[in-house]
Amino acid sequence: MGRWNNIRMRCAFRYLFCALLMILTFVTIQLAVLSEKRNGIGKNLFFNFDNKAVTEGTSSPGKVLAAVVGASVQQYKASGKLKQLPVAITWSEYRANPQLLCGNPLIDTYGTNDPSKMGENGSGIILVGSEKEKATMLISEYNVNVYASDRIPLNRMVPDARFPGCNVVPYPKDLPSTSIIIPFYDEWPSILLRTIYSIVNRTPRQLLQEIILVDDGSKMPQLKDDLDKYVDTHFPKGLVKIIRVPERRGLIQARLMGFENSTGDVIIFFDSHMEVNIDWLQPLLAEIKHDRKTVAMGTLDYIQLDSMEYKYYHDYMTRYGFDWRLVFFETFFRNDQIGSTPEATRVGTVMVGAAYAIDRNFFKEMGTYDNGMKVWGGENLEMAWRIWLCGGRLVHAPCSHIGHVARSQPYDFPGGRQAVEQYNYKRAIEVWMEPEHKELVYNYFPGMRTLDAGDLSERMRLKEKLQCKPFSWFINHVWPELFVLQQNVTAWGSARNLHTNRCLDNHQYLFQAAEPLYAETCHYQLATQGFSLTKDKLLRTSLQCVVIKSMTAGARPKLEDCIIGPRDTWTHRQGSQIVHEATGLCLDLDNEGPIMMICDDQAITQMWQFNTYVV
Ligand SMILES: *[C@@H]1O[C@H](CO)[C@@H](O)[C@H](O)[C@H]1NC(C)=O
Ligand SMILES: CC(=O)N[C@H]1CO[C@H](CO)[C@@H](O)[C@@H]1O
Ligand SMILES: CC(=O)N[C@H]1CO[C@H](CO)[C@@H](O)[C@@H]1O
Ligand SMILES: [Mn+2]
Repeated sequence: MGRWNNIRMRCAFRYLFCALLMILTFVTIQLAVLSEKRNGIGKNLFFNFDNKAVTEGTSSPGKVLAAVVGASVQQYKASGKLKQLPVAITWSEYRANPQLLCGNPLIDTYGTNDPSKMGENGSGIILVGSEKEKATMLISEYNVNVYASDRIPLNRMVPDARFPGCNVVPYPKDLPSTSIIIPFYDEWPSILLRTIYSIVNRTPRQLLQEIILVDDGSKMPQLKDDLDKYVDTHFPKGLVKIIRVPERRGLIQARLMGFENSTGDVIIFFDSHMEVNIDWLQPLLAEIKHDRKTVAMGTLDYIQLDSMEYKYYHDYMTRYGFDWRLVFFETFFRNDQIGSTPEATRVGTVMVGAAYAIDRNFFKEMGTYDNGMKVWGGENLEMAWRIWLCGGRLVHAPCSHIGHVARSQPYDFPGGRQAVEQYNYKRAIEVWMEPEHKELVYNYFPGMRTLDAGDLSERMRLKEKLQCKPFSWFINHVWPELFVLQQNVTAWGSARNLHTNRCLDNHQYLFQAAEPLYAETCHYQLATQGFSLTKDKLLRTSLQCVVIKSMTAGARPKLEDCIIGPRDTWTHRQGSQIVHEATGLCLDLDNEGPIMMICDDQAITQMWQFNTYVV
């Protein structure tokens, strides 16, 4: 007994000591980081000065070397003065003659990068020891490894992420000019600048009209005068423009302001944390040149937020979808959507907010954005529905790759993200959806039914003017994967087990591969507990069908994609068994969840009741 107490006592002291030590260490690191930040931030765009890779050759504007302008790249490199040239030419001069140097060594020497440098060619950074600790703390503050970003070259190359066939696709010579609009709010400077460098370095210069940065009321001081100065002295005159929104108006408004100040034939909206891949622009422009009512999307690659590694998949392309909660998710293309070659254009469903190209006049004709929406959220769904329903189309150009840092947006939401999202969703669904679709959305967000979403009359007039199709056309033709739970059914709602208060549940599963079917306490929210028995005898949710993989008693039923997956059929009478037709087994329920069993008329665990039966 005494020995036991003694050990406990010793442990307690040890823990106390350890805890103290940890607190001390934490405070010390915190102080060190803070003081370092104070020294760095505000003085310059770059937090981390010990890295030459970032700033090398960028700090010597002032001496006008006019004589060198107009020299060929080879002559100039041979002269050895690469690092002394200020930006001395205008963007139109630069554009007119691809041989001209712009005066920025980062741009002019692009392609001769040393692939062994940290972060080059899209490689990631692995930090250890104190650097790792520093970076971890910064990641929790900025949602991205700003420390790593500051250590890798601004003009780094990225690996060619395209399908091999993309190399030889011929693009028309006379493609439209393009304005790239990049709203930013407190974006980390080196991440923002790398976005710009990647565009300048990897976009054919005759196609690039301008890059418009829209500062949506950033608070970071180095994004003000320092950024102006940097842009002035490092890019050909007139290429990169900065618009300042006096106070924050949100991503949607910032994009619109950029659009109003743009002059290119085509506009592309970007996030402020991206790196374009090789020849990323031509495939998008070729789609629009072919059909001006096309909205063209590139393939988003992934820049890891912790290491800044540029990652991509060689033989996988992402398609996007949404469910009745309006959750946006990544999914696969159906076989019938993949062309005869991997490089062939694929039809899209909905769009990501960043990195799509649209003809500027078409964007205007289509009513740009709903500028009654706040901050961001839902505007990408609204725009995709509108484009499809009002005469446009949405495509994926497989050969256009664009890296995107998958971080949470450096945007905050006045009044909370959920409130803003629901406000925007309500505006979108009230304009575009039919009553049975709205019902499914409102079932999941009951508070939205009575939410005041402002004046919609202008958007309704737009819909009228453009003679847009009804939403069911979109569901039937563009996104047939999403099932309208009350349509063509004999029973629907939640399926409750009569033995317990448990209902069939999809655990919010969105994807195509097989997933267990679950049962949970009934809450009757259709987005997770919405099940239908269709007239063609499918037992299904909004995105999946219930199927069984093993045809014997004891099998656990699964949820799987209804279009590309198997289509098991089921029979059911109100308040009675749900019978799998092919095997004659009944859907039963045990402690672990739904299970297939030999039918037994006496087993109450085999009795199910849907909310609604349709005669
Ligand atoms: C860049 O990386 C890719 C693989 O990710 C490799 O195939 C390519 O050769 C590298 N390029 C250079 C210049 O090192
Ligand atoms: C810098 C700039 O040109 N800003 C203009 C952008 O567009 C708005 C609205 O059209 C104008 O008010 C700004 O002056
Ligand atoms: C196969 C089938 O019955 N389809 C019908 C589903 O419901 C819509 C609208 O309620 C009908 O137009 C279809 O004919
Ligand atoms: Mn983003």
